[in-house]
Amino acid sequence: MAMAVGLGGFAVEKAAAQNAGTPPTWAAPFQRGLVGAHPFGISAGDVDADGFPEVAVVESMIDIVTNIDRVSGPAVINIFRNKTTWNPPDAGFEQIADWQLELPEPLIPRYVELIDVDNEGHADVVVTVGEPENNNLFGYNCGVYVFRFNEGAGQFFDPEYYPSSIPLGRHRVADMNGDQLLDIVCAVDFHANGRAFDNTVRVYYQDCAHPGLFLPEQMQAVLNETGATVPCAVGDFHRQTGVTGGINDVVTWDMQLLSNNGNNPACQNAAYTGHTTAYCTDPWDTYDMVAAKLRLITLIGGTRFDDVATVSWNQEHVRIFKSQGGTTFTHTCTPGVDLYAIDPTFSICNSPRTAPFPLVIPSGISAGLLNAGPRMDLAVTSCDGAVAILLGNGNGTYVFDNGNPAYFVRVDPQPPGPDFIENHQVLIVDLNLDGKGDLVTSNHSAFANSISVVLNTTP
Ligand SMILES: [Ca+2]
Ligand SMILES: [Ca+2]
Ligand SMILES: [Ca+2]
Ligand SMILES: [Ca+2]
Repeated sequence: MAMAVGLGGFAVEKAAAQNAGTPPTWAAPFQRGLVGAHPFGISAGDVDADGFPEVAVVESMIDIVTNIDRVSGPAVINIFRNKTTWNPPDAGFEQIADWQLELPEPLIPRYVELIDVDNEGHADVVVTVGEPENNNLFGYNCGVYVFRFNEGAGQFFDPEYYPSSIPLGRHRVADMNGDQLLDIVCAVDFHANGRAFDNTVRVYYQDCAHPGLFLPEQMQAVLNETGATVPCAVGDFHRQTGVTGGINDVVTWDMQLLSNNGNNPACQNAAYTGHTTAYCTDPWDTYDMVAAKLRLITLIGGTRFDDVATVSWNQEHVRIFKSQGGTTFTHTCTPGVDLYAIDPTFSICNSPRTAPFPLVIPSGISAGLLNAGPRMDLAVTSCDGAVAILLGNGNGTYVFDNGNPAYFVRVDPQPPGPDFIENHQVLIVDLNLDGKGDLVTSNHSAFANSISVVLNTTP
């Protein structure tokens, strides 16, 4: 590492690329079973305020690929308590009956955020409800459900329900209007009758007159969408001048940037400038996305802005979109640019899938620090039973080799075989607070309604 110490003791790093370090090492994976079926969204947050993150997993109760045959019964959001001792590794998580939160039939929740929305020190649960089975919206309460934690009782309150006029996809919780109160930004999820788009994102601002509660949904227009706007990401991509607050911007599945105009009044809608560029046009090309500080400001070419990493389901790659600090990203889904092919060239996956789905279906992406900091790494669900690891150089480029097993982590405790784990979402979270990100996946198939946990053992 090339490091120079500048005047005043301020460390200035002027390293160039290729400082990603060596691949992390991993403990044997273990699984934890769930109570329902088809887990999908995962999130981490500290519920009991001991500093160690808990993990929430949503059981959607339906196969996300076919969206038919919803399993009967309420959908469950499982909160695993972090017991703080991870030796042996599989002793670290505890399932608590009171922390199994339910949404009634026929709701199909897909995404969860575990975050302290009311700023009282305990993470709360924010869940969105996705597309109904058979497109049947009758009796289907679309919207956001917020289970706030009740510190005195040690469990969660019944949920507050905030309706939407359409099923919701990925959501993000961040302050969008600069009043220091977290708000909820949602992509939409609706394929019914060919309506694979709605040309809006939905925002629920926290009610500054009643902190902890949220105002009714606001619609923010986006460009005409040609596919499902299931993912979205929130970050600071855009330079404003004279802004006093409300810096967070939104990107939709097609990498369309909604720039926050800033100077937004508390408790009111933020103003956005929608841009005319949809950076991608194939909805499968940005099946999931994450915004994070992928470039260190202390490096050459660094920035204080967030960048976006996306994962393509059908093209089987990860792509990096670097914010240019204005209203543009560095490229428009240009083939081969900032692109990392994920499909492993050796046998690590479980049973091959049949058409129309290929063997490899990267479908979830997470950012975090895997071989210690400060360069942001990426984890991607790469194929059944395995996660790919991309090591960050700290400048928006990555070291990854799809022919080298060191860049893959098996999350299925079983060797490749017919009873495969279909891991759809992945989360980097430091479960044991040793400074190195661990992995949690949601395992979605009929063979494994479970999560997998893999502890990072990098020395
Ligand atoms: Ca905790
Ligand atoms: Ca709380
Ligand atoms: Ca706010
Ligand atoms: Ca760790």
